Amino acid sequence: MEHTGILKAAGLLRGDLTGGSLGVFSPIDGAEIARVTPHGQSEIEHKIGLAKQAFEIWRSVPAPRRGELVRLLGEELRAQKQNLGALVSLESGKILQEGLGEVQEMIDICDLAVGLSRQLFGLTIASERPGHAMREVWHPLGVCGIITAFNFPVAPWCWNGALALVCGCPVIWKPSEKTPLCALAVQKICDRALARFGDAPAGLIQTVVGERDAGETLTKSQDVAIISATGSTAMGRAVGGALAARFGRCILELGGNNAMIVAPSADIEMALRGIVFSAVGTAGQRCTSLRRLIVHADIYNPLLERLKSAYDGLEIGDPLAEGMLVGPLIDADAFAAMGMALAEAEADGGTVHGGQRVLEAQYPNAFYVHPAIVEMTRQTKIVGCETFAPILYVLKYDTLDEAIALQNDVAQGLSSCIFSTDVRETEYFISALGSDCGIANVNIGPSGAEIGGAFGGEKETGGGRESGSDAWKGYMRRQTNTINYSRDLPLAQGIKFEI
Ligand code: UN1
Repeated sequence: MEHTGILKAAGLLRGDLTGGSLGVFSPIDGAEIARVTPHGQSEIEHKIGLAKQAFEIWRSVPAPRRGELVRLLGEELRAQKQNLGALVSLESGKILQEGLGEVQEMIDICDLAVGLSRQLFGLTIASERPGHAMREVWHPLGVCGIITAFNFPVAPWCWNGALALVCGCPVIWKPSEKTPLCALAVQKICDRALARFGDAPAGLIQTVVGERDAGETLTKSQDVAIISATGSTAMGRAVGGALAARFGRCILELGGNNAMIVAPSADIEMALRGIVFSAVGTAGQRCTSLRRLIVHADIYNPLLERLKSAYDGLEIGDPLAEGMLVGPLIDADAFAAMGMALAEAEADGGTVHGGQRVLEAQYPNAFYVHPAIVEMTRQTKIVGCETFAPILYVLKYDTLDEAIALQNDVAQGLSSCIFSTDVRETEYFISALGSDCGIANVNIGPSGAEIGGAFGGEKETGGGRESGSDAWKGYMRRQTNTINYSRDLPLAQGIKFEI
């Protein structure tokens, strides 16, 4: 489909796409596809005010009824899956299959949230006092700001938004300034769900378009109770600091530097598929992308040869075209960062295979690259950095402890995995002595997590958890109740205090 056809099918109108000061470019060919209007500070403050009023109402709507809104959102997303998936591909450059997968992730989390809306369970706790009961209940926390990155322009909004809505929190979304169109299209989908729902308060689901300052307005506002931010560690440090200063709550999902250990017993065919998907998928621009491959010395050479030939066969090009596996980098800055990282790795003694720009004649303003494999003898500083590009550093190991030490010896702690058929090794890897990451997989690559689990990681990844498991608690406040139904007033710990 023509690029203009994709914009139209996603429901974007002329007024959405023209007249603004913020240029939006498709990484597919570098062409400007829209000029959107950023929101000014006072508009954002107005939206925060609306959301605050919406909270007063929404928190008293029974949670299963709140779930009904998310059920309708899931229906609308199902109807728009193809169109929104194509827009994701056009605006972020990921291949269509991954664009569709991202929308599917939204649908999945909606389903999860609908079920949750009837299961926001608390606890009953045994009281030490006679005639007393203790409970723990969960109440809506307040307005939830959601800051997202270009590489996943729609799903992370939904991981947070769907949960926040059933938990009773209005949401305000600040998407990446590189992918505002996806957010505008999703807002329209939400507006349809809201219209079908009927009596949701105004300002329940809003979007603000803008650059860093738009995010800062949300972050600094005392009326925004929670900020969930996905993006770089530098961004998270700023957001986390601002939130800490005002005792706001944050959920941070930041950089990753994900590794795979390939043990001698590994199923090499499976490992190869796992490596290639997670290292070159989304052109290496996932927070869960495979960046470090730690291979046992006994299988290092044969695995590397197989890997190089798999890389040689990669289809690189227009991400909307059938059969493509690698789309473009997001922009010129990303390409420059990749070049600098490769140069530094080479200066550190690394051997680089691939990594060159391709299709330059056809797309002079877009940045397609051949994914790089870099053999390293040591884990140098650049290997410890998250470069958002398809660079796979390969390291050799002799003992599993050495491999795990290498895997853990970076600042980030998002995702990790081991390919091995030795149960002693795999269990050790996921034990307290193994991977220090939020995600540790066995015989699966580090990327492509399902929404049912809690998603996020430790150390510089920020410690936040989104999506499944009990991540919903991040959008609620916990209240402990002690109820005395006796005719006496005994004190805890047996304290005597007679008046
Ligand atoms: C991201 O890159 O910010 O596990 C998120 C995955 C996806 C999410 C990636 N479900 O790769």
